[in-house]
Amino acid sequence: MKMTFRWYGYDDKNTLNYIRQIPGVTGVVTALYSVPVGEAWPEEEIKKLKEYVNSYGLEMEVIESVPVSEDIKLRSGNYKKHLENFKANIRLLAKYGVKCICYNFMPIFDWTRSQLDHVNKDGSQSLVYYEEDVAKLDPTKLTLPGWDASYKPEEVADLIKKYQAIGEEGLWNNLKLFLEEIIPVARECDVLMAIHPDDPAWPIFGIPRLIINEKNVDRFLSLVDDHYNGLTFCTGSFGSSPKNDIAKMIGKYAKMDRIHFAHIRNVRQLGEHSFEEAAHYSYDGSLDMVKIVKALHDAGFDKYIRPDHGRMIWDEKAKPGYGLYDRALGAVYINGIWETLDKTEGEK
Ligand SMILES: [Mn+2]
Repeated sequence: MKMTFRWYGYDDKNTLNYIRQIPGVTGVVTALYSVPVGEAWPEEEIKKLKEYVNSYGLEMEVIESVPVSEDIKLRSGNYKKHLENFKANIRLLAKYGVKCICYNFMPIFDWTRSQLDHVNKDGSQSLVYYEEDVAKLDPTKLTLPGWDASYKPEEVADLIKKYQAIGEEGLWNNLKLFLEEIIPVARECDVLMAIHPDDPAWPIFGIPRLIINEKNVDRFLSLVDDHYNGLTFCTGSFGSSPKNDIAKMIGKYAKMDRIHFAHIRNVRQLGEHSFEEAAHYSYDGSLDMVKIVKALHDAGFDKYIRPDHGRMIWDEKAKPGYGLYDRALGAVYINGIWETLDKTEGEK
């Protein structure tokens, strides 16, 4: 496997110089975050970004994300133009050495939390999702870091209505049509497409959400049954629900060679629909990280892993979930598990 680390570009205070000093990290996961959703990415910018990353001895083989516009997800408005742009982006990224593209098909709201600075017992801060607090939120006025903030409240209300009108089956159909367009391009360019699951793993605000459990992932993979149609297996997103058996799922899809990118983090489940993000360490949350990493290792996983959201520790001030320190601890912890598995297997 290749250990990577998310980097938000030139303005990220977690510089490439810091990232390359984390033991075992060989590449960054990044994107052109300034390009509006649906637009074509400028070639010059991709080239410049790649050269900058490479100048620090790091690889740029994974892009997270090329966003999918609401028009594509709803198959309305400018969706034809946006699809052409999406395909052009795959081609251009392939030209500059990108091997894997992460994207998601979450309607309107990307990852959702009720609080970004919950103080844990040890004084660290975490992102949390408490069902009773989310129920009080007005989705049309909600904004979280990393979301597309270009919509006005009335536009969000209108989008919610549109998703409710097409329903879950309508959304499945639009996802299938999207895959039928882009997977052949990905195959031709040898770029692995990796859908990120919906976070949290259940429908919110009365809008359908698809990539939430094993049954739905099976359905997703069969929509276009092609190696290039794969997953970003995010343990924290699937793991937000205690109904998902994470080690079983990750082992199953890794054996099928349909996991192209893994986000590895822990989460503390609080009943069915609430959770707190935890340190990566197994005993801090509900997931057995050794079992999860071992399932990947047993399957001979040779693609990309990154630590996912970290807590805010040691008085760090950073984008919620994306500080340097706790994610670096996560990377080193996962690498430690991996090295142990490598070496103990050799002894057998
Ligand atoms: Mn994730």
